[in-house]
Formats: sequence, C-alpha cells, structure tokens
Amino acid sequence: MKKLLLAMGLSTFSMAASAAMVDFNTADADGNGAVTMEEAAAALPEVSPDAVAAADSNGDGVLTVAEYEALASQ
Ligand SMILES: [Ca+2]
Ligand SMILES: [Ca+2]
Repeated sequence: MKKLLLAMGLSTFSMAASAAMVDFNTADADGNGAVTMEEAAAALPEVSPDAVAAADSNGDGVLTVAEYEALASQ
C-alpha cells in the first residue's frame, strides 16, 4: 500500500519537476537512513546505475544523505 501511494506520488511529482528532485527521505523507501542502489534506481529512474555507483564515494554500497544529495543535485 505504501509503495503504491509512493509510486502515485512520484509519478505526479515527476510531471512538475525533475526526477533528480526526489528528496533523500522519499528515496529511502524503507526509512533505514541509507539509500541502496535499488532505492536510488527507483527514486531516480533517469539516473544510470553507473552514476549511482559513482555517487557512493566511500564504496559501502549505499548512499548517505550527503552522497545522495550530491547525486540528486547533478
Ligand atoms: Ca533504505
Ligand atoms: Ca556510501
């Protein structure tokens, strides 16, 4: 249910703004404080997996707030 509502919200939102404007808390779908590669791909469908991987500057496989915002602001 939450995912369906989120998807509906995102599709509406994307009409008004770039997908890169999805904020960290929205991208962090499970709310664990880190955005995984899968969460980033879902939140930022226009961003390539390579760009997401490159944004993981410390190489731990997830994006922190700072790493995510650096990616989203590109
Ligand atoms: Ca997460
Ligand atoms: Ca990281």
